[in-house]
Amino acid sequence: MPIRTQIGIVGAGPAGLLLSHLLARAGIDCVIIESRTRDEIEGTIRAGVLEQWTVDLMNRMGLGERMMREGHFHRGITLQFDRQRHHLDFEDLTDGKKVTVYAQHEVIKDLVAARLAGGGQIIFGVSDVKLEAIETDSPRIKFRRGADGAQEEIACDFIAACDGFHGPGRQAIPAQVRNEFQKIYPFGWLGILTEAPPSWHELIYSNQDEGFALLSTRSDTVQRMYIQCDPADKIENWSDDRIWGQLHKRLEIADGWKLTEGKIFQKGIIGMRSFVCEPMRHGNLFIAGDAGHIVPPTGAKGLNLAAADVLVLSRALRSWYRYRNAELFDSYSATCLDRIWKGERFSWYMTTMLHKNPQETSFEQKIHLADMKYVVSSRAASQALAENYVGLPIDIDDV
Ligand code: RFL
Ligand code: PHB
Repeated sequence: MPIRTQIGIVGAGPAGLLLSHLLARAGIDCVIIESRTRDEIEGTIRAGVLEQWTVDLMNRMGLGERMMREGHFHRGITLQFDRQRHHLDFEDLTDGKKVTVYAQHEVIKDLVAARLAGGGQIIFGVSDVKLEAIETDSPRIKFRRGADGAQEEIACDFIAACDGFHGPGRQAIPAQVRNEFQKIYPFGWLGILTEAPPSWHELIYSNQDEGFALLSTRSDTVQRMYIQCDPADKIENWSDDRIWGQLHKRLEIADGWKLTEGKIFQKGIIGMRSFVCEPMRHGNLFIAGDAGHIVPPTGAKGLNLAAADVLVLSRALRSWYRYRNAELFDSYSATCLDRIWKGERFSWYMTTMLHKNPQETSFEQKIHLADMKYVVSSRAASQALAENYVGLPIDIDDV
């Protein structure tokens, strides 16, 4: 007997979990399947920064209690170059919006716990996932529990593929109707978690000496930091001493400020790409979040774009089940892509301005320096950066 539900969701990342909550609020039934275990999804270190509307949405849905208690709320960010720091005051530049630092895996923990407590169904540790009959009114998801359970089936009205960049969702859209746009950057990020108190009161984005460094935070005792590196480099080549050496150089300033070191308990290297797949719907399959688009993390946009996609999708599904109105299905892709391309532009802009690109000429590097100087000296330019960073306008009043 197949499992019968209205929406079959593939992937329990921020997109899939948030969608399940939005659907539950609209009285729509769904089942999530996830290839990893609950412990794995709750332990994966990724994003840190939430846009103001994402925070407001979580609170509106009654999911923000721990975030409001344990998150860090900053007035703005600090940009650094030439051994000088420049504070961009987002609260002032955007009429009161803040930067919220609350780790993605904490968001995941909160969303999973609330979903399960509300009677939602999440099947963890599935394998061999196949999306079938997506062009019909009765699409199906085939999967196995664990690595070698018997094949099972979810029979649903619609499939939401929230299965990240490497999942099968996007590939289920026939290649001849899929347009993919991609840029791979010739640098990556080496990220660490360290047991240390915060060294600065807000995030520092620095472009100095060998290139980019980011000072971020997780709690009063754990800090998150990144440095630009060769994306093909191996983490074994980076001793703790070498990492601290680079962080000191790229974050030091003229006035004797000192970065506080601590025990490094997690480190890894990630590549950086910009990617968009158009369209994001085929038949009764909808793709959302990283399944449809990737941004380099410099603009802190990925999770927030994933949240925006599923907000749009939940509205379309609500309109269908309430009024049998399919109009929002037809506009799903275009509505999402409008915001996504603005997020892509901003992430590309921040990434290009703040990294030393070994493939660029000295002319282009001088242009990036001029760009940073312009951003910190012009209210118009800093306001443009601020309004993108805290999140472009989006309406959540109907949630
Ligand atoms: P996810 O989080 O990749 O979740 C997809 C889920 O689908 C599962 N899956 C499958 N399940 C069932 N069957 C299959 N066949 C499956 N294949 C895959 C996966 O196991 C996974 O659980 O995608 P989603 O939900 O779209 O969320 C996207 C965000 O995770 C991502 O955009 C952000 O992490 C990006 N990002 C940041 N975003 C922000 O908004 N603010 C930030 O500050 C920020 N910082 C970052 C980041 C990403 C980073 N990394 C590691 C790429 C910093 C970093 C370093
Ligand atoms: C993080 O804290 O992990 C973080 C913060 C800002 C970014 C990316 C990642 O732009």
